[in-house]
Amino acid sequence: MSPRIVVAGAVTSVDNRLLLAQRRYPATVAGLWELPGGKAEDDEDVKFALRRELREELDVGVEVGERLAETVALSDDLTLIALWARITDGVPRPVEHSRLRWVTAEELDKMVAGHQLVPADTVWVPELSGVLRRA
Ligand code: 523
Repeated sequence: MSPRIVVAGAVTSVDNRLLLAQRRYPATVAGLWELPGGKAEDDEDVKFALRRELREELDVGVEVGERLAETVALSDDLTLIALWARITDGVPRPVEHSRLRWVTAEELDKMVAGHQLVPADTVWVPELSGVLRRA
């Protein structure tokens, strides 16, 4: 069987900030920050899956763009990808996370240095901070 896909949203604002969400569970990553998202259903288009997950988790509508370059093998049966996204309706609120934050490139780099991101998501940091810095 092919691995299941986990989709994560690199949600950016017009003022070049990135939306991070603080996980509540499991204990190994509780308190750490991630790009919000979740598992795609079998045969679900990844853009559709991300729109569904961000509606469930943040209560917003998003327009989904391109994939980020890196793919992460979380395990034999779970593969994590990220897609750029913009909010098109609503103001995000933490339905399933404990908190949300809009961070600048500088703040993102500090959080990475302080090991505040979930480990898998750190692969995207060079691409994320490059795009956030490109005003
Ligand atoms: N990650 C991850 N980074 C990241 C996300 C959205 C997910 O490393 N930005 C990992 C965490 C879990 C797996 O991907 O190992 C599934 O993510 P999760 O738990 O957010 O997905 P759900 O909510 O669809 O999964 P269930 O709670 O199991 O239904």
